[in-house]
Parts: sequence; C-alpha cells; structure tokens
Amino acid sequence: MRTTPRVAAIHDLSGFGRCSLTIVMPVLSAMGVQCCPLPTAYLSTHTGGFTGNTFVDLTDQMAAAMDHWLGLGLTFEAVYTGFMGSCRQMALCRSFLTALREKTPPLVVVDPVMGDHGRLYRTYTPEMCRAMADLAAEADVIVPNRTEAARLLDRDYDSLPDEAAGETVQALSLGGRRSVVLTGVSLQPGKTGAACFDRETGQVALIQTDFAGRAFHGTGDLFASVLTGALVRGETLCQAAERAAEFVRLCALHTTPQDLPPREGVDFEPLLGLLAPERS
Ligand code: PXL
Repeated sequence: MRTTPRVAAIHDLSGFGRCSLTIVMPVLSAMGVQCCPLPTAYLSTHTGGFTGNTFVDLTDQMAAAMDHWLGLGLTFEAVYTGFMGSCRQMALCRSFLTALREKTPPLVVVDPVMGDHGRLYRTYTPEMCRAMADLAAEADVIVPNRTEAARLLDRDYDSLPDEAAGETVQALSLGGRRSVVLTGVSLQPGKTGAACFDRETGQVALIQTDFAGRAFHGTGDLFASVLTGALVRGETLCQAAERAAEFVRLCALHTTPQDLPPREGVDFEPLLGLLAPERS
C-alpha cells in the first residue's frame, strides 16, 4: 500500500531565481511528499526582476503528459497549480481535474499566480486573469496575495486593506465553498502573515509572524508549497498556514544578512531539514 502522499505540481520551471518548481519540488520532497512535476513552460529565469529571459511554452507536452498519466490510472492526493503561460493551459488543468475526479478526487490547491504589489506580471493578459478565476473556481483551497485577490474579486487593490483581510477571505470563499489563505497580510508594522478562511469550520483565522525587513521573490511559492505539503500530510488549514508562515519567516531571516539580490529569492535549501516529517 502506498503511504507517501503524491502531488501533481503544475507550474513553470524557471532555471534561475528560486520560484515555482525549483521551490515546489524540493519542499514537497523534504516534507516526505512525492512531487510529480508537470511544467507549463521552461524559462531561463523568472520574470520578476530579470529581463531577457527565454520562454519555451510546454502546452502541447502538458496535454500529452496528462493523457499519459490518466492512461496509467495515476491518482494524486493533491493537484497544486501555479504560474500559467496561456489560457489553454488553464483549460487543460480544468479538464485534467474533471478526469481525475471521476476516479479519486484530489485536493485541489490553486495559487492564482497573476501579480504582486498591485501589478500584474507582464505575461498576464486580462483574458488570462479571467481564465485563472475559472480555474480557481474549481479549487478546494486558493492561496492568493492581495494583488491576486483584487483581480479575483474584480476590485481595486486599494479597496482591500490588510485590516479588512477577514472580510476579504470570506468574500473569496464563493459562499463558503472553498478555503482561502490570503498571503502577505500585515496587521502591524514589522509583522507579516496570512488570513485564512477554512470551509470545514467556517472560521476565519489571522496569522502574524515577524517580518524579516526585506521582501524576496518566490516567498509566495514557498508559502504555498509548504501549505500544500502540510495539507496532504493531514494538517488543518490553520496548522498548515502557520507552518508555512513560520518556514518563510525562518528562510527570510537566514537570507537577509547575506545581502543577496531579492530577485534570487530566499536561501531556503539549508533549512529544508526543518520540514522533515517526524519518524515514528
Ligand atoms: O513566483 C511567481 C512566478 C512564477 N513563475 C514565473 C514568474 C513568477 C513571478 O514573477 O515570473 C515565471
């Protein structure tokens, strides 16, 4: 009997500048979770803070890989999606989920990656944002930042202040049907964290940890990866979000004194051991 949880991770692979699959894969492995990557694109670097990156679209490969996996009868405890390169990729994810649900429905975690700090990433068009909202409608859990929350709700970034994060997560829950973890919520100076709406309990929880003083690229991916790993290990939404917030805090604390360019992300590799499951 298989005991290791298995996650299909549908994200881009960016060779340099820790984000997406270069975070998802090591984090899930360190947590004792099997990660099956389904790359949406290969980029030489991510697009936040680098210019001139290469971009190879892997949509056709995605379709073929999904068919192959379905043909093999594979089941996944979770499907975790992130950065998408086109509307067609999001439509493919949706049909993959429909097919998987016929057999063993996975937990669906959608990080609706579209932008940050009030701005969309430059590869995202309004049509892609609508397709992301459609994909997110299929999720059991979404993990937006404030920029993405504003897009999903069709609201202004400024109309969703952190003090109202409790209302924001409720508004994003589609009437209580999906759980929401809003990241990057700061309720006082020097703090950062998340607001959670758990559809199992109907409760809102606010999590705050110390902010390391600098923002780094890819911390959203790090947070959502730990969250997904903890969820498939059986933790509640709130426990999983607390674990994720604490790991990101420790990684940022470890990275800040090194004075590395923020676009290179957090130096999480030396801390991966902290995520290992306890062995009985
Ligand atoms: O971390 C989000 C992300 C993922 N993938 C790519 C990106 C970004 C953000 O810039 O460019 C390719």
